[in-house]
Amino acid sequence: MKYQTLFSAFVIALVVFWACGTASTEKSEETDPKSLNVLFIAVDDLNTWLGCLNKYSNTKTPNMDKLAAEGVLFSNAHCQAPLCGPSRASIMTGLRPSTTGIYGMIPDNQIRSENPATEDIIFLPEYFNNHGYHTMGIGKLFHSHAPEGVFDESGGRVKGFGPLPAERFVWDGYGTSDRAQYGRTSTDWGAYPTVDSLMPDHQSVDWAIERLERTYDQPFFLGLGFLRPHVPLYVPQKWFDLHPVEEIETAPYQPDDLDDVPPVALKINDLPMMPTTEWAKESGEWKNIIQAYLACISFVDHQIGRLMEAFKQSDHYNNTVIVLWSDHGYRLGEKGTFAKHALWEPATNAPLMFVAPQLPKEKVIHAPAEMLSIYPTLLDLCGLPAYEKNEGISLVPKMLMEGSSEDAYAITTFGMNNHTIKSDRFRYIQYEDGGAEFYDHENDPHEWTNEASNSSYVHEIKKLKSFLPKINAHWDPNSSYSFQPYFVEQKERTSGSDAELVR
Ligand SMILES: [Ca+2]
Repeated sequence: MKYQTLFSAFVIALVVFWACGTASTEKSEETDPKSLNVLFIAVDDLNTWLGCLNKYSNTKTPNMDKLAAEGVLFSNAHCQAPLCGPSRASIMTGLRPSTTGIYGMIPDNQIRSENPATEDIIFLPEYFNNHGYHTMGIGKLFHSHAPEGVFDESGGRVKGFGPLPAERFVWDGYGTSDRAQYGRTSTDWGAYPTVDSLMPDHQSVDWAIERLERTYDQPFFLGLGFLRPHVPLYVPQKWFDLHPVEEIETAPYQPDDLDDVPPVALKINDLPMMPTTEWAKESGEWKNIIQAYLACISFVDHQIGRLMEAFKQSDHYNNTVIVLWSDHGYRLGEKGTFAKHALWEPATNAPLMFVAPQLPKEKVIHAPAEMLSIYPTLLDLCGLPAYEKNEGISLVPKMLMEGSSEDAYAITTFGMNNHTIKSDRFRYIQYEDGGAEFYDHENDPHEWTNEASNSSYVHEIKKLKSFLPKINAHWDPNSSYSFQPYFVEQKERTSGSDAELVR
């Protein structure tokens, strides 16, 4: 509480400063003249392999590293669902998947239909709009782009994840198994197209730069959702050249690692459309996939660099809050596959950073944080009233305080009644059939040894269990995950195409 008071005092000081100093343009009545703009950057399927997070050696992300150094970086941030659709629905509604029942994919326009938890929810950009902001968005922000009418100005989104070469790499799916039928999955990779300007992400940055060069009578909210490094992993050759394959290190992997996890975990993990680590090892493709993923990260990093360069030249840089986030992590061979879709660390942990005039620079917070906090944190940083429906907490007190708090935790949910809780040191996972996993990161950072039945952890397990969500809503009727329907409640309801479900 003390820090909130301190922060309020700081905001008031800031208000006075702006009111006296820089507010010169005429504002609409409902707009607070000192309001900070928001630059909202989403990067699809970006795991924590950033230079600034120091979690992988072969990565090259100078622009994101620079951005992180200008503000506060969360090294232990976790998504609320390890899948694009439900993760983004959670960020944009400010509600947990367990509250909304949005556990699977959902069309953007249906997030607010037939669901008592969301029918009157105000989406994050709308909340800013309601408080006098001019809102703009392009690319993948919600699952597809955004529900109709959410942005004052929408740049839309190029459908799919192209451009794609005519000849695509077809992994043979380990011979003859079911996997083969998905041969041309979304996990293929290569150098394509020839130049960056053919990539939708490049075009999105152009669109955003054009808007950053304008002047506004109101504060603005500008959202930009990058599509890479989401599969398929195609970017121009120069990004591959940055990561010579002979220098690539493979991800931590132990072949018998999954011998000690419950059957639900194995079912969830068994996504026939994604390559397995064993296949990648035998075919010699493992390093090639990682190289392509790193190439995609470097491509996006370069695009973020272009954006920031233009931003710094604009009139808005010093009075804008920047947030950069990803919707979940991504596994490049860890736990047997190349995918997100799991309640383990490399699938839930994702980058989260904030830059704002009132925040410290070069601060890294290692305590767990949730992507659900993005909504309330942005309101807090911009001095807007808190939204009573937000289930996440504002991270502003944590970002302003000295040292770090130790009692934070983050919850990720995949399907009804499957949750994981990450504390500073431990991860507890509980599945719908009661199966459990428990990992001690102090001596097992890769979550190889399931300690759920180790009696010496009984106290820690009990504590983490007490944080499990009290509400576990039934599946939203418009939300589905039918590609691999393990989830008990989902078995009867299969809808949607495979293509939709990959995302
Ligand atoms: Ca294991």
